[in-house]
Amino acid sequence: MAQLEILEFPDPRLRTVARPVDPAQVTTPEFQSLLGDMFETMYEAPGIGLAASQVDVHQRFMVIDVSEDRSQPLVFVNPEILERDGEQVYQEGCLSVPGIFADVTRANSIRVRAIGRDGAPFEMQADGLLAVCIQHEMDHLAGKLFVDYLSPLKREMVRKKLAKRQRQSA
Ligand code: GNR
Ligand code: NI
Repeated sequence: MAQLEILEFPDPRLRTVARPVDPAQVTTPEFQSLLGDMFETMYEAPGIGLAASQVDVHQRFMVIDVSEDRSQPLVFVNPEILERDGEQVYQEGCLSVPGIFADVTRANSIRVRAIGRDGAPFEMQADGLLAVCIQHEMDHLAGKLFVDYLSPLKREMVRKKLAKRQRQSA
């Protein structure tokens, strides 16, 4: 396994709209190995989710584990939200926007359909943090970041803060 490089805002590659995965690809050694690398990268970061877009792979899939003990890995290939209900506000962060946290309003509970790690389709109901994370990762696959929900002024402040930090660490 290998750790992958995570793209950071405002890298334009994060704006790429991901393309659907051919379902027959999921069980191939190449795809399974990429999933392993994504989990390793997510756990190491550490994060609760990672979309393929963040590691410059522009295909519709993501890995998630919101469990405390990092024991519940979930894979969503070609995810679709079938139903959404209610609203929740959560203070979000993103591995592609390090050190920035902001409140985002999203659906409180969702019903999702996707293809799993074994290549089989499944449906699940999610609420709370898992629902937040699924919606956050699906935004990445659409080229969208949580800072897009902020006012233009706040987003500009985030961009400057990250640019300054990147200069200082260079
Ligand atoms: O690790 C992560 N934590 C998090 C916290 C609140 C809302 C969303 C997230 S997802 C983030 C990992 C990440 O950037 N995934 O794209
Ligand atoms: Ni993110």
